[in-house]
Amino acid sequence: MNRVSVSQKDSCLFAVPDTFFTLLTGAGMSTESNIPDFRSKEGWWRKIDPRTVATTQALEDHYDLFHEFYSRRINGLKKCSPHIGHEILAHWERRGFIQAISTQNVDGFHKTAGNMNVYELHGNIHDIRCKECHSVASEEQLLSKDSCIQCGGHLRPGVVLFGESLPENSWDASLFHIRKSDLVIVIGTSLEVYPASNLPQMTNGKTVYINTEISRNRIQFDLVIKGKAGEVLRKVDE
Ligand code: BV8
Repeated sequence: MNRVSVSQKDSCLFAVPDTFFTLLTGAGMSTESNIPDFRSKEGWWRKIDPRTVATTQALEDHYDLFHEFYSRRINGLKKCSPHIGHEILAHWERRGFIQAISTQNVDGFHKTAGNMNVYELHGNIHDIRCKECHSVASEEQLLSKDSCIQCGGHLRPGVVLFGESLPENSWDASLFHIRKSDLVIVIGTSLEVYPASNLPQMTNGKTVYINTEISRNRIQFDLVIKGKAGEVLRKVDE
């Protein structure tokens, strides 16, 4: 029988062998790598209206703004790398604790850090394709605002824009793992964005929420830990 030890009273999270974890991560997982999140004080959506850059309409109607926003994000990522928290999660997967990571992040850092079972619910910013014929293109082509060689269409990163469906395989796999996990650890997400926000409620296991801001959340967690992802994970890993 799998054993999970989660104690709200003592604010403890024990990593017990034979426990299956699934993680759900959000932009707060990567802020310690100097990548801004979306909705906190320094977040993107405090400076830019997401409707002008991160919707299907923006891609169709304001390609210049769309292109500028994603070029900034791609260039910004070049200076960043996974932090200790990402590395700890990779180590936990190698030790057989972590079954899967479902992430809303598009930076690919869980994979860079060494996690293999990663499901990217909102895609990956480095996967560049033509928005018309879906031919694969390079990041350099996007950054230099080239058009698609095959059909002349605009290039776009493989992120899920508002109004687009999530990749079916990532969604199905996330549901599968979350349903059969003993423990779901949710890190660095405001849980504002549907349908990823519904995932923590879909487990029969225990739930833990690690975040720097703890609002009165709609979702009840078995344990809430206020803190930075990297710092909390380092303590748990000690
Ligand atoms: C869909 C582009 C079906 C990618 C993003 C009205 C009501 C309800 C729902 C809707 C509605 N109107 C529309 C919808 C649906 C919509 C939605 O949910 N909107 C909300 C916002 C109202 N969802 C969709 O459209 C989704 N698709 O539903 O498909 C469909 C299809 C057609 C028609 C109808 C339905 C698609 C969602 C994809 C959204 N894409 N951006 C990109 O550029 O990256 S949104 C953006 O939010 C990012 O993608 C990001 O992944 C996502 C989630 O954000 P978080 O990761 O949670 O980040 P956030 O900043 O919010 O929070 C970070 C937290 O971490 C903070 O609390 C902070 O305090 C904390 N933190 C910071 N540092 C740390 C930390 N914690 C710990 N440690 C730290 N160091």
